[in-house]
Amino acid sequence: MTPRPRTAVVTGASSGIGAATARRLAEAGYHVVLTARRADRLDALAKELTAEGRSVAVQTLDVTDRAAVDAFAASLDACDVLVNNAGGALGTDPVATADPADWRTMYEVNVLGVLHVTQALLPALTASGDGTVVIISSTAGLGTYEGGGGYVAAKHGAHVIAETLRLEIVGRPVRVIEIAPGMVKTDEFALTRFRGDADRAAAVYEGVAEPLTADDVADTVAWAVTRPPHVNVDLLVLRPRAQASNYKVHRDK
Ligand code: 8X3
Repeated sequence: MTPRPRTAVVTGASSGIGAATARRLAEAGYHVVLTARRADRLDALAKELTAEGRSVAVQTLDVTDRAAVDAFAASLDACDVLVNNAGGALGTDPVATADPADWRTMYEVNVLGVLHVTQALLPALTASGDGTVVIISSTAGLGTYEGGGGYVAAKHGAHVIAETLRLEIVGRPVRVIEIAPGMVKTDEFALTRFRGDADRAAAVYEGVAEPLTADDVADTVAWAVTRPPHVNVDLLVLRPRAQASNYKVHRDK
């Protein structure tokens, strides 16, 4: 009997780090289930990967919708790897004046989204006998910066989920891996944060020699996931060489 292909679920797989991670895991031989809200983008990526001979499936999914997440979990035959990637930032307003609605949105996706999908898939990950939960947090989950506000608070929440879950399920055959990227230049992260203001989004990376790419992060995810089952990469922090901390970034004039 040929062993079944190992299945990896990636949230937020329609662009950026999620899409790059889906690609890397598909290349590593996983059957990858691409999930995100935007079906057209998922379909385009799935078509590309299928043409390359990879094994993929597509599921439209909003991680903040618990009923949809549960239905998705029930539809899966198996799950060996879950990559919680869906997330994002809204605004850089100071705590004193930030809009609580933005904070709520960021908490919903970055914290409750991770909670929903992880809870729903934990039984399958345990049944796999060698399951892996990956949480893509951020360096914003490990330290703060002015204007980080709601995003920093939410990513600290994601970090705490990883730390707490690892304690709670020790002894089960499931690893909990947190990947915390610093400055990553993607098509959408900064643009979303600045609500479509392309100039402000571009200024984030201005003069920075080589911000991380989505694929740099995906590479670390694939590396961590493909370590032998007894090796748990608890927390991997990666930043571009030009970034020494959340607020110490070298910019060429
Ligand atoms: C993104 C890193 O520096 O914009 O997760 O908070 S930062």
